Amino acid sequence: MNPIKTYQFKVVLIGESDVGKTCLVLRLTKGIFQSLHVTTIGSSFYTKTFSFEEDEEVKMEIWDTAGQERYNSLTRMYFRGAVGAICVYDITNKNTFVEAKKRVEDLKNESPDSIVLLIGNKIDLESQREVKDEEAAQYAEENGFLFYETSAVDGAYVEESFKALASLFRHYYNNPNFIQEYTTHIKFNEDEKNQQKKKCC
Ligand SMILES: Nc1nc2c(ncn2[C@@H]2O[C@H](COP(=O)(O)OP(=O)(O)O)[C@@H](O)[C@H]2O)c(=O)[nH]1
Ligand SMILES: [Mg+2]
Repeated sequence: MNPIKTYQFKVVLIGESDVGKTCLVLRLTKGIFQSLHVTTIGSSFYTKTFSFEEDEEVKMEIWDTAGQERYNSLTRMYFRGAVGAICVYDITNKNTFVEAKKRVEDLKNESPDSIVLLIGNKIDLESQREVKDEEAAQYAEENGFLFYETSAVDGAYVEESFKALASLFRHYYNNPNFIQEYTTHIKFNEDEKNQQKKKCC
């Protein structure tokens, strides 16, 4: 059997309070929906390991805020060494999407190479939806972010979204220019689609 190659990286959770960041990370790492959780002082992190093929694994260290987002005081310590961010908003609250975009743009200004996963959470509350999935998907595509909609309550797409981020990290690790190429690639795909359209009709 081949030795296992392990990649390890740190990501931070960002987004307004109450969008479900802690519930998502608890769902991912413990497989449960736990609505009430004790807010610890400082930040806490969780780890989750994903396997790829037979001989590779990605160990993700996920840092969760401890309510400091209310005071907009996430420290440099929180972001130090992070390769990427998971930016969460609540699909039933438009304002959290507006704020998510601001936070992610601040992050990109500060560290342009960050990998970003945008998550619209609470899709179990479809009837109260305020943010259209197409709108968020388009925003993510234009900026080269991964995008998923999830529910921490029933677990929908939670594992998939974090695994997609882990997979992206593997590529990034093996090719530091990856993010730039990845973003260009999305745009390139758009051109390609247009070319295809021209060719076919
Ligand atoms: N319906 C629904 N409620 C959720 C979901 N995720 C979290 N919540 C609720 O949203 C509130 C805030 O969740 P929490 O994880 O503490 O948010 P945080 O402040 O971003 O960490 C809690 O009352 C949770 O029960 C979800 O996917 N669906
Ligand atoms: Mg929290």
